[in-house]
Amino acid sequence: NKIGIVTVNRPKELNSMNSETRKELANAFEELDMDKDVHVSILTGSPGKAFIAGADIKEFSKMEIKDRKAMESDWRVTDVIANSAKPVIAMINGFCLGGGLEIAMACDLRTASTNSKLGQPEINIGIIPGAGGTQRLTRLVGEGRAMELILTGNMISAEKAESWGLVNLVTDEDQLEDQTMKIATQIAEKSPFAIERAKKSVKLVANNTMEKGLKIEQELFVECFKSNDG
Ligand code: CO8
Repeated sequence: NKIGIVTVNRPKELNSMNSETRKELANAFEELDMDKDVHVSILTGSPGKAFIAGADIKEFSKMEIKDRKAMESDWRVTDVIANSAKPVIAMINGFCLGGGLEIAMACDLRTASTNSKLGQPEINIGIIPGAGGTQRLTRLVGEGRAMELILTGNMISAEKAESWGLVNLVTDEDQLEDQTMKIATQIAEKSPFAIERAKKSVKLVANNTMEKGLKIEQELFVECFKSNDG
């Protein structure tokens, strides 16, 4: 049905991501990006308490991170998702913390069940968000709210996240998949050519100046206007 689903399946560790999981996720989204039959993807956590409870802290505490390049390559998955030609929806079904929220924010839309809790708890272990959290959260919710989450390490409810614009939709747990599929199906029916350009153009806001963004938007618009796709 043109929709790809990627599930993080480490329920015993609350779907936290070790380096192998991060690598597998990056590979999975690269494959989906190449797959002509897939127009939209959904990222979720295996059923239980968590969407993704961040990096695997047990592994993390033994890791040596030598420099920025090492971080960039370890967390490649966030770039792969953000730069994918196809939209990705994070279907948040429980704890969405640290690197889990950072991955969700690299996605294009976020849906969440009412039992979800979102936060950047890195400060509680003496580090800062390092997989895009300070940048993407600030762009999504504004500086004051980003500071609140990042400096206190507190978690917020799905409802609060929705009122902040951090998630697009909140629903009961038993409705989450249906509601998310509904959005995914709607997007999957559109012209992939235009969807790719729409995503690219919206992303320009975060990545460029207004002047440059308006010019690129016009170029992408003309490409869609001239194309017979959709
Ligand atoms: N990593 C590894 N194991 C975890 C993690 C995790 N992040 N979270 C939970 N678990 C494990 C627990 O150790 C526990 O295992 P066991 O049963 O063997 O003791 C099991 O999952 C269940 O957890 P709890 O018993 O703690 O469940 P609760 O319902 O009581 O609490 C919480 C749930 C609130 C989610 C709690 O588990 C918690 O606070 N977890 C840690 C969350 C966290 O701090 N995440 C952020 C990690 S840092 C990060 O993501 C930074 C990424 C960017 C850095 C880049 C690095 C290269």
